[in-house]
Amino acid sequence: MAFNQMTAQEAAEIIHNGATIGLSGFTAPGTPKAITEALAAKAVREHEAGRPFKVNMFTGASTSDHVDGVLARANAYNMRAPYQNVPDLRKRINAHDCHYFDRHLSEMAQEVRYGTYGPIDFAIIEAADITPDGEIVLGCGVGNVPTYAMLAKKIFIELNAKLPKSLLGMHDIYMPLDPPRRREIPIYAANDRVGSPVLKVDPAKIVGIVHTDSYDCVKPFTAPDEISNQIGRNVVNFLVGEYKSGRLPKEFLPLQSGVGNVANAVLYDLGESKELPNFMMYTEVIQDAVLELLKKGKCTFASTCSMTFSDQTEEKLFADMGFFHDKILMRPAEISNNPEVIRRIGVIAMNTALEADLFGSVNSTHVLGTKMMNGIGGSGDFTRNAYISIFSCPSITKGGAISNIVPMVAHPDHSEHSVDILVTDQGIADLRHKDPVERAYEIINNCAHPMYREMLTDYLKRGAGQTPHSLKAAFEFHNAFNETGDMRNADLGKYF
Ligand code: 0RQ
Repeated sequence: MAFNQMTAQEAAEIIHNGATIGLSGFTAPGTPKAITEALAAKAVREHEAGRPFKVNMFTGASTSDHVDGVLARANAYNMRAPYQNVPDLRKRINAHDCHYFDRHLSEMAQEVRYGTYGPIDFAIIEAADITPDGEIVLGCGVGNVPTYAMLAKKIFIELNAKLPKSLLGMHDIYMPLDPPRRREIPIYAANDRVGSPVLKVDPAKIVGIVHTDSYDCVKPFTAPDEISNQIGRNVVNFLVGEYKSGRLPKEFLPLQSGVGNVANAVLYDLGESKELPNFMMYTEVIQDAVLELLKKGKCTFASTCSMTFSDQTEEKLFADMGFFHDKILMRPAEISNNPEVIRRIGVIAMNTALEADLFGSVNSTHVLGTKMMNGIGGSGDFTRNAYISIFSCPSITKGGAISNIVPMVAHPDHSEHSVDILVTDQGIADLRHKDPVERAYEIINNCAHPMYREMLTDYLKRGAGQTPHSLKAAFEFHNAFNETGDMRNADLGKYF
């Protein structure tokens, strides 16, 4: 079948006010780049003409400025799910200009299939290649595109000339049956392949192909600061200790790592460690550090949903596809983040907290309990099901005006029942098999910044119950920051 070639503007003209759109990709890679820009321009024109124009946008995870940036600035979102990280969109969400549904990434696709989100009007899919019968070689991220493509009434393809056709074979497209017919997902090791190398879509639904020519626009990493490096060293020391004590199997376990500079620093340190064996990754994103680890042989295989590489690293990958081709497999989010698989193969999960409390509960999403930062992303999928679940964050933020260890988290994303290890620049708190008071002292002594240790101990001693809280004083740290700009002004005495 010969497909209609069109411009991004022509494609955007077909998309109507109120449409629900599903995008390919996960983080910036694999995410469309042109039609969403044209759609934002259309929204601006419509608004100037006094007509309403907003769409519902479903993705795999965060996107890029080509999607969430332009569409947020154009105020073109009615609803957005399941994860984002673009400052302009964050502003819209916190100003109630956009309904944002923050959801575990592994659950989005199946819930769309269950019908709770309503019908999908359009899917926009970035491709490296497409055959006349609708077999698509995807780009550098998958996300929820198998489900969006299956359900969409119409499909647009963005054929990106920057993507080599040799990406064929680096994807593993598998969609589980829905309950009550679902069977086990037959992944028994991180490098097991279970699906198809191409995404098959109904060619009759493809309304047009738009040509693009752009890298994925992931910003290069800044060199990690001393705090990130210290956190990285602490995580590696913990893993070395576990390994040497025999609590981890001799062949080690697959790793998951979140996004950001700390995660990148941890992986560089793991690569340097002579005491840890080579390892595989079963994760949702791989960042620049992983390409180096694969090249060195320290990481032998990476199962992921996306290759979230900076443009420079993406170039290195494309120039050396022969080497990397059989060492990376990109899967849909419901497989890369699948609780059944994570539990079966014993993933070690490493994620980042905004704040953690004395008993080990973690807030990953809401600044001071109310303002959405990014979203829970895949951190819940991995944390709840991991062999060991590690969270890290600096002990203090904003020069000490914020303690990242607080009496009670102001928004709970991961409860004390799921978090095993907490790491800050100060040290490591091992929360396993400890009662709440033991956990609290472990955290105060090993993770809290010295300038906050006395206040946290004071809170603990004044609290009541097996988990010694005072519901009156629990948020005094947050109140002090909101009222005076510094948690060190917290006055616990006034509640007792
Ligand atoms: O504010 O930007 O004004 O300086 O929050 O803080 O330390 O730069 O955090 O970039 O490592 O992200 C949890 C958000 C951490 C991220 C989170 C302020 C701080 C700064 C950002 P400024 P940092 P990072 C894989 C898994 C959930 C999703 C997830 C995240 C800003 O890791 O989104 O894990 N995780 N996904 O100053 C108030 C505190 C604060 C605070 C920091 N306690 N109170 N403000 N800040 N701590 C990926 C996917 O799922 C795709």
